[in-house]
Amino acid sequence: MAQDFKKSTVYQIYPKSFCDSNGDGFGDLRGVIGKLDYLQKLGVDYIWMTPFFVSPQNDNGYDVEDYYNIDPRYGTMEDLEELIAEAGKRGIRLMFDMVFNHVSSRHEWFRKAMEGDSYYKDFFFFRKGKENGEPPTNWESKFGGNAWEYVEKFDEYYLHLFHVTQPDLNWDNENVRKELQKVIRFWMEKGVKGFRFDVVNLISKSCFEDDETGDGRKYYTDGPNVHKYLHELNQATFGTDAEIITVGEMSSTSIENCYSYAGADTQELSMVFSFHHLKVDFMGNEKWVLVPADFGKLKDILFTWQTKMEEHHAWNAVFWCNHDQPRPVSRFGNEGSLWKESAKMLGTVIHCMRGTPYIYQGEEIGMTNTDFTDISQFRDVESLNYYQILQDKGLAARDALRIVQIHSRDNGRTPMQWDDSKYAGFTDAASEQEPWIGVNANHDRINAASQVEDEDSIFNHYRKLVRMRKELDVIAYGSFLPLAEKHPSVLAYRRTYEKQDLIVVNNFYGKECTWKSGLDMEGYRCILSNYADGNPASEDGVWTLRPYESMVWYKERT
Ligand code: TEU
Repeated sequence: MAQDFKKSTVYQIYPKSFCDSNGDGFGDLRGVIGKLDYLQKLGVDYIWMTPFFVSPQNDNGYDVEDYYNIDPRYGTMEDLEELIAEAGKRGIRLMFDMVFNHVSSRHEWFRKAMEGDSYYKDFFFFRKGKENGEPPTNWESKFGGNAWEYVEKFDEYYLHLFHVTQPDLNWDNENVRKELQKVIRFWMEKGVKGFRFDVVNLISKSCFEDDETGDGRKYYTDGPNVHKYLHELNQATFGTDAEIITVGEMSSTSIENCYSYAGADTQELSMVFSFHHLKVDFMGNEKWVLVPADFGKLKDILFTWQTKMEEHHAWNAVFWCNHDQPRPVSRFGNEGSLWKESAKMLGTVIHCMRGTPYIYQGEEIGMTNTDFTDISQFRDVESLNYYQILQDKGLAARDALRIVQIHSRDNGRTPMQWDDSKYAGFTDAASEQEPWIGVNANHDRINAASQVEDEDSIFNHYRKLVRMRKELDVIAYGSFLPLAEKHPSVLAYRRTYEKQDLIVVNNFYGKECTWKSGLDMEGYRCILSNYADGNPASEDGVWTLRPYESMVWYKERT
């Protein structure tokens, strides 16, 4: 039977950092199998696995060399089949990550292209440089530097919107689209019930021109044929199986495009990740700066996407983080004495919204950003590139490091903290091999073992949120209405569905505040809170909210 994705919660696993079953310092598929009971306890419906296909790992698997085989570092096809079967026994389905905007430069298609095979050259974008010897356009790679790489023997450049070892695929070539369809069908036959499509709104390039005002993104983001290509992929593959859910990662997208990407009747994708709410601590599109998060902007973006997507019958994925983002408790909450309260508050904000919530490994136990103090501890290609770029721009090494510490994708990539042993239970404490990336020293305090049985833990708060979505139709299907839109520290909203009514009240800051809600709370009861004692509003609807206080109030109309 088709799973109702509106009632479902997805758990994202970054396998490299989740659990290392064989002591080589590198997480693997058997490690995931060993943790399925934990995930069942949390109650999640899907596991999104970031790529574990054969890859040189220049971008941790987002540089795929072979879509049909497992990288031996992660295990074997038998391990994967066992994972799918064991997850299935626990009511959990697998969602795979399809990186289709580009391949690894070691992929057979690119190797043949580089040998001069014209059939495969047309799988990519090879272009002549400008007459003055410059690359074809001034577009910038997302990881820094120009997006074109020169190939001497052709006297041509190829396009790579990401790393130089990630050449972009030419979706305008029908043979490329057919090859990618085959990949989906292969995994469908293995019983995979979900697909996440990496940066899939970048697949249709409009033209190759210099961008006089920006980095080129306007020429390849939400491009002219993107809806056509997604619809075609849907019809040729996953669209034939009502059980499959899909999510597209949309880079710098517009909401208007998302009405179609994730529309109820467009037959493109089930839902979208958009990132505007996670750029509120950027300066415009510039990530490598230190700017405090703009709460007014955050709220405005979240509310706009909630209400407009609903108006257009489209569906959001709702989330605070993933393997590319800092940890939410460090970014928007508090790592110190209000760690638990703020982590629970952040969970409630997202999980009671209209959309399918995603939990990123470790979020459910309140993991924090890294504690790295030296650049040599970082592993991410983007962080290392920008550490250099910032210094080339004149920043002192110390200041460049500070920016990297705040924004690095490695903040989300340190090993999952299972317990308080030497390597946090990620790798066996007795292992000779250290984990591939440093474990956060706070694993003595923040770890899963200490939270699973503790009723008051962040883990159990998330468990309740997952369950509430299943039990209350208003959370899954209800209409979304913003509240306290102009309040400087309250993030509140209402959900309504048939006879059910839900009011979600959050103090987003560590300071007590007052909110004159004007709400009539007659008949409501508090069904979830992050403080032990209740905190009803006064008779005229005035709330005094404690630091990071978060509550969910529910009423069933007669
Ligand atoms: O990320 C797409 C993407 O553009 C960003 O999240 C990017 O990492 C960030 O903007 C840089 O500041 C996806 C994957 O999630 C990421 O891990 C990959 O590196 C990237 O695509 C390339 O495949």
